[in-house]
Amino acid sequence: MEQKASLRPPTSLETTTTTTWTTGLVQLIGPDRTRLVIQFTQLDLEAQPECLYDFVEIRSLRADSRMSDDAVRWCTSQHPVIEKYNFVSESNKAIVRFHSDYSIAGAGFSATWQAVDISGCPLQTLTAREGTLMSPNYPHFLMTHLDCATTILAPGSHFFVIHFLLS
Ligand SMILES: [Ca+2]
Repeated sequence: MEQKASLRPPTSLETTTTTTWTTGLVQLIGPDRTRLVIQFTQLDLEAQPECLYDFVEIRSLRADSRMSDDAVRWCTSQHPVIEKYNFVSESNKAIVRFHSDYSIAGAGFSATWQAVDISGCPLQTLTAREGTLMSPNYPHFLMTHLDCATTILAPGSHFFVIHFLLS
């Protein structure tokens, strides 16, 4: 299951007046048993080595809605190939924080997010007579910090043949 959407800041970084962005925080919530994958498609924020002036920051929210310590912060100077970076949340919730200071602005950023189904983790049992088994988020990239086990139960007097399709 994947749910895609896009995330954009105000068109002008110096006038953050829309209701959504006044506080500079956006909370993303996916369905239960999903993780959020957030990818930047454009990032043009004031460059500064520690991203102190203008930045976008993403962190996970834990199941109890407390903030996780997995925050990452970007501005243009740190990640010139930002479109290749993927943020994977620890849960189905994440907070995106955007900040700009009083001077020097770029075009802003654009990002997409997907809620990736991890309902097969940590354990699932399959009883169908045939099927296909894939890792979560296949074939995009293997997600980190997952521990998944699958038990396949064959009907009595049957056994399974498993084929790995290598490409
Ligand atoms: Ca600035």
